[in-house]
Amino acid sequence: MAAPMPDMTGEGTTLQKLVAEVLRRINDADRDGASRLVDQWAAVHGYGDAIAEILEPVLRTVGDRWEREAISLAQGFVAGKVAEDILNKALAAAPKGVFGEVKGPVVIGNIEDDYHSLGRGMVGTFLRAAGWAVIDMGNDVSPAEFVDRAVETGARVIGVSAMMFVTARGIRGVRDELDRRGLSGRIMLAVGGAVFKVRPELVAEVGGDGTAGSAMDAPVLFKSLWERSLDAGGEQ
Ligand code: B12
Repeated sequence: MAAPMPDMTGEGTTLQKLVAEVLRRINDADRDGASRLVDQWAAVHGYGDAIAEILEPVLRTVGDRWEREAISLAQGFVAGKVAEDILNKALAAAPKGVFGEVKGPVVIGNIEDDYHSLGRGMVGTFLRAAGWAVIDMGNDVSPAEFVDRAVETGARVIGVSAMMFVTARGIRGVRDELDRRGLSGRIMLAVGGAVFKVRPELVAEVGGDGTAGSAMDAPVLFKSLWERSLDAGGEQ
């Protein structure tokens, strides 16, 4: 049976209580109940504010708990799905992007032999909600495929995800391919995934131009890399 809806409009109700209730439902694996709470609040305040005021604190808490191994993968998965639900509704409500005009395109994917799609999926969702046109190439993408697609579409940023040490090292191939075709600087390389959080030195080792520790921080990274590409000049 669905959890009853608490009255979130009454006196004394704070955003913190709402955030806590959304977290409680995520812990109970109640995806629909958590999404409904956010929807109810967004109906009054809009999805842009719902993302900033509710979703972001919820996901930061989930991220902290995940790093402390205080939640299960299933609970993390539900949190990711709630984020996807909210961001997709935000996108439907504001097709040009919640935060402005459509930007990009950018290319994302998991490097060759890497099938950890959850994190990459969240990065794509957050980028789309921030107004980026995202070409998601999926799992197991070779360096040449990444660069070919960026060239075909005029993308100035390639975002490569890897969860394992052994696969992350394969990202070096994307840098080598960009160098070989004289595209480094014009096409920027964003890298990410849990392995980069535990071994930050890997970013430089694989030739990454930048990284972000969470999907929420990806739009800021992609914007700065896009601007660096424009500063470097040249047609793409
Ligand atoms: C779920 C999971 C799986 C699932 C993946 C399901 C899916 N569809 O994604 C399955 C079961 C398929 C799987 C398989 C394997 N896995 Co696994 N897996 C995990 C686990 C438990 C969680 C990963 C996850 O989804 N995290 C949640 C997401 C949301 O977080 P995230 O990926 O970090 O992404 C966030 C940020 O990093 C960032 N981000 C991510 N990508 C990008 C990209 C850019 C450009 C930017 C800017 C940011 C960014 O934004 C995201 C959202 O905030 C981890 C353990 C762990 N604690 O991390 C092991 C783990 C990654 N797996 C591991 C291993 C070894 C394997 C297998 C080899 C197991 C086996 N023996 O078969 C296979 C390999 C499959 C393959 N070739 O890819 C090891 C890797 C060891 C290492 N460091 O080298 C880990 C660390 C487990 C362990 N402790 O041993 N796995």
